[in-house]
Amino acid sequence: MRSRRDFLRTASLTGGAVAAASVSRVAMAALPEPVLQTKPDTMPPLVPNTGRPYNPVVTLNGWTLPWRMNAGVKEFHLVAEPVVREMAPGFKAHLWGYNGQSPGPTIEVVEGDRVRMFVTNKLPEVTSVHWHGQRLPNGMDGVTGLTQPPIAPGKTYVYEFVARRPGTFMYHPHADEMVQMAMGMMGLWITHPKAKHPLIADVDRDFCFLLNAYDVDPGAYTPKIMTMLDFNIWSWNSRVFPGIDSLNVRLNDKVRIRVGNLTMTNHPIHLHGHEFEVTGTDGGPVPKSARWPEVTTDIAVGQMRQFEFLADELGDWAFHCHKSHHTMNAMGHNVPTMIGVDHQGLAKKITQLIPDYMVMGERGMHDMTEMEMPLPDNTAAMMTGQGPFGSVGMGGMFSVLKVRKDQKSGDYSDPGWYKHPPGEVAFEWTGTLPEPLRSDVQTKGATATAATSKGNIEVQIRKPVGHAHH
Ligand SMILES: [Cu+2]
Repeated sequence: MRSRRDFLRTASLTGGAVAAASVSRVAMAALPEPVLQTKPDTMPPLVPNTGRPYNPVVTLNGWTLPWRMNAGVKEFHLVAEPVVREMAPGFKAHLWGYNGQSPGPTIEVVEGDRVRMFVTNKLPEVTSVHWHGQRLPNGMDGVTGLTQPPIAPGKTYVYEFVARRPGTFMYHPHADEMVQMAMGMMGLWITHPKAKHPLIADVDRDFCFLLNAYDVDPGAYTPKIMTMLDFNIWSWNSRVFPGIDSLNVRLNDKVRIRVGNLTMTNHPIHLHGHEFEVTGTDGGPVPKSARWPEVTTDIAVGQMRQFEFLADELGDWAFHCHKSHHTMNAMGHNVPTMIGVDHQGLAKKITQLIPDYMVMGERGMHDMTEMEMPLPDNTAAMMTGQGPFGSVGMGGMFSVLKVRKDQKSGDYSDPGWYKHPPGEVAFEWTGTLPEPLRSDVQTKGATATAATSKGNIEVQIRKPVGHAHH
């Protein structure tokens, strides 16, 4: 247990010394000890040892908050506080979150549970927690000013309600939302059914994560909080590829994935190699008559989708947001070390010496994935990630579903890359090629660049800076 002096010291660092002084020792002692997690690894499912049994979820690069039973009530302790989140190896962000991480821990309860949430505010400003999607008494809904006073820095509030319906939910502040969500304050809430439910299938693997977005300048640590739409870090549970763990399953597992969107734009989430059905939203399970097969489901702002499929195709299947600029990280070429490099003229001179010299972007952008670009100390490469065949050329909202015959039930560890059977990998054709038949239309100017080039127009690697139309 931390001493009162420690608590005061932390509080004064965050500007809450006055409020902290009014937290009584008795009140603190009565709280469940807060559990912290600082590792960004995917934690194994937390199998319940008290309360009603259920099949736990696995939070991608996250964890489930342990609870204590107190006279039949499930008590959790959330601590809203500044955290350091490793978003990918070599890239750390200074965020706000809960219990040492952003997103906060996943809360797992069972339909009918009475739940008591202690929320301690160690932020430098007021906060509250809204329990998105829950049926609850109005005064427990967590809307600052509307249903409760703000939780001042250093104060602890108590929320108590019965988890009335099973489903996939989330929690986030309803106080200074634009800043607090831009800083990473959010978490998942799963209410498991108390008995066999006609619309909720038993599954072998149950994954969950939140979509979030940040605006962090390459080399900086803290997101820009005034950003409304122009985010540059597109993350799952505040991780970006190649920092997002793969989803590792056994062949013929029934798999459920639950995704919530707390970014400021929609994300069409796409799975390769399988069809899935959306089986639930934050409104509850979807009636069977309203389900259809999909390979992409769009998740709008503030929505949750849970979808299910049979993992019956072996391999390493890409799983990603289908907005291609959401599978990239911050633009490395905007960093100061690259600004001022004038390719025009320079390229002309160089091509006189080296005819093959490539201006970046002239032949597409894939080459950038293998280019050794000078990057500032704290950032993730724009498009990266090594696969068995070279660079995957991705960042941001991208992961891999790994389906294996020998992945043991309950084993979530990474089995490594898929070993393709002979003859099952696309290969280079080295035989002769027949001359392609062309229709009589003009074939000149196949690319816009070629059509407009008078010899000195080169494609610059400038990506759009205005992202107002995501
Ligand atoms: Cu997206």
